[in-house]
Amino acid sequence: MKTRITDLLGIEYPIIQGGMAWVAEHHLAAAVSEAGGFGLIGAASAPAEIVREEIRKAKALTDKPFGVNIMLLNPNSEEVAKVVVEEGVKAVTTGAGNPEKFIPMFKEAGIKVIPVVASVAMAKRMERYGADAVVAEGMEAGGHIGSQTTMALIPQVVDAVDIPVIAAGGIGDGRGFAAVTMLGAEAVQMGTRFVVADESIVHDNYKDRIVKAKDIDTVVTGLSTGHPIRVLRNQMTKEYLKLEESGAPFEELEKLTLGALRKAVMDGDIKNGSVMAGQIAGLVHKRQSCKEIIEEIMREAESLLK
Ligand code: TUI
Repeated sequence: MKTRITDLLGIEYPIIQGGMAWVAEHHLAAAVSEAGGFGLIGAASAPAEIVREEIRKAKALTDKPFGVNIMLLNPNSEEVAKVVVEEGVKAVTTGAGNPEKFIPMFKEAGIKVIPVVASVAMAKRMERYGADAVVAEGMEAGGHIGSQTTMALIPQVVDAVDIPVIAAGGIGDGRGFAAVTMLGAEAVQMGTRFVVADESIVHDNYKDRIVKAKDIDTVVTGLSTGHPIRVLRNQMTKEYLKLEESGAPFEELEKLTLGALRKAVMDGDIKNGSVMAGQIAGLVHKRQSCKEIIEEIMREAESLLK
């Protein structure tokens, strides 16, 4: 399937792997790119030099194009951006903020810029500042989210900009792919489905929790602090939501979430850790390789879109 996104990124299939904090490291990114999709290394809160190493390790595993996601809440994001320019990757995506001050340096380096947006206004602004495409992410997604659903957001962003739109949030199979294609998207970005991939280094407890998840198992923490995060319900979220309801100060809430994603991803502590996942977790039943995931989705989507 050819779209403006497969041309822009030089990939075979219009499937992009989300740049998930702690999860999207070089093994996963390289496996997705090797399978014909577009892998991303999630820089998240990592120091710039770690990101440099991750880029080099991914390059050792694949000759295919891949990218880096820069998380803009990271106070080091400027240093990370410089390292990405020095190392050179095909494309950068950004999340959780406004990347406009970085766009010129990426463009000068020949790196495609694809901000993740959660509103029409932000999509238009990114187009004006020279973005090559946008990922429009609905609040079905895991992690840091906006307030619009994928179903409502995608057609409105598609109508508002001329650059290609990649749909994200709540997409986990070929039906989701076909649906957002009907809404005008030219590629999908998926996170949760790739978390359970064989090549994902995430702890087995985390993968099992996603495989066993039901439709209603995610909750959103941080609505009161202005940093809403979608995660799978557990002991930590129960305490967090209770504290949030009681009007606890930010510092007290932060104690529960500091280092919590690492705890879940690396140590497998799915009770006290932050088990980020999207609402589509209830649909993710099996562990497969990245190649199997991508080929299955393309097969399903192409038969529906015939
Ligand atoms: O970035 C994400 N999802 C993330 S980042 C992340 S790392 C983290 N870990 C712990 C606490 C906090 C963050 C986990 N999940 N998705 C992309 C995304 N970006 N969704 C929504 C947005 C967004 C929101 C506001 C993009 C731009 C924006 O603009 C606001 C502004 O500056 O006007």
